[in-house]
Amino acid sequence: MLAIQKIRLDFPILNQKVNNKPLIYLDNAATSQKPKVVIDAIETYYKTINSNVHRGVHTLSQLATDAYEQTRNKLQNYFNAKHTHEIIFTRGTTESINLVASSFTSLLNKNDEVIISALEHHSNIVPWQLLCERTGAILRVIPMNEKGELVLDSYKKLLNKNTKIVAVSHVSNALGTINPIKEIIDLAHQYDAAVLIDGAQAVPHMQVDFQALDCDFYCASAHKMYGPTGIGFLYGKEKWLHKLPPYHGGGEMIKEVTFEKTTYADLPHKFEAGTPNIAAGIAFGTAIEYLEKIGVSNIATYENELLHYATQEILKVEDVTIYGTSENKASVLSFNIKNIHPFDIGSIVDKLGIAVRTGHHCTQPIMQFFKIPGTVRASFSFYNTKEEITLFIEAVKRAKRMLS
Ligand code: 7TS
Repeated sequence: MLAIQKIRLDFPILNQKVNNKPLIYLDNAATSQKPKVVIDAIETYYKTINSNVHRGVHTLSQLATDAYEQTRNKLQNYFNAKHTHEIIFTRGTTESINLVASSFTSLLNKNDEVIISALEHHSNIVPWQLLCERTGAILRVIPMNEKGELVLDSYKKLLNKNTKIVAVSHVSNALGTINPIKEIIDLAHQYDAAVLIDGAQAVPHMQVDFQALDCDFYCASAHKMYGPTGIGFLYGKEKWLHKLPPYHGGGEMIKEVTFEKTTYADLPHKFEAGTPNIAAGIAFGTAIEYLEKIGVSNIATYENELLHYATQEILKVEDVTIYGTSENKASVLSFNIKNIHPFDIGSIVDKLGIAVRTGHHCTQPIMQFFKIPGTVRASFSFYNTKEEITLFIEAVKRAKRMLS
């Protein structure tokens, strides 16, 4: 059992009023709030050891480098990567996917195939479209059913000897569906295709083991897992990171530069040009420690309770449609009320201090599938409570009365 009221004290932002009402923050899929230890880690870095990493002989630079590199070690351990140098720091999931899609240019030929899914965030669609435009490769899409689940039989038919990479999300940000990624990975490997998993919405909610999954790439952002914005990672199997050319050129990623030829640094630095977000990188490590302390399996159990309660209560509201009705879901509740625009509901509940996201959630193809302009999305974290959900449902009912 999690001591929720005690945990809430760790998050300074939760203890405030918004629009004169106690804040109820239900937009965790967009970004999670930060515990004080994470905020403090940023401040402490700037107050005590601020300096550039990987280059100075001076003491502060060494301390900053050690603290920054410790996060890489923590990520390796937390996600069970085989090697520390398989963890590449990026600005977040979007940059991680762009890195792989960009570097894959040299490996693809005309008529090779790239598979994504109907459930993807735009950041796991557009980089692959750009890759296909550059190379003449063909983009294929795994379809989904009415519940928002991927149709694996169709996926099996899409796979063939021309499939070079499969890129799918672990958890859908718009619908909450948890995809059967182990099966997706194993099927792709039968055709020697690489698999990239967009884990942005999975890592805050469940334990992920890279070696057990056997994925080739896995991407996530710190800011959705209680860490700062501006930092995330790409996990890549060593063999792939050796095979791919660098993404950005610049300082730090080189071994030797002459005007005739440049040789590249060893992993992971080959993919890390320029001065990184050092403070955020260090605080990301603090966020991982915090998550470990709370325990991700405790989080999953509690968030599941919240999701079930919210689902049961929203279904009592007349004319509600829930989008994303798979049995296997993370704590995302997407819905609409007949004849009411999601934006209008979002605006009214905001006046009552409740933060939800409305719109297409950067997943326009999902909205096209359901033939809707968008949804209201409430996404829950372990610091939310059933009382907050009750207040949210009351607020939705009030919005409905006002707008009907
Ligand atoms: N992939 C998924 C599945 C996501 O949910 C998001 C962000 C991204 C990639 C991009 O992550 P970034 O950190 O690089 O921006 N999703 C959302 C969301 O659902 N609401 O706001 C951002």
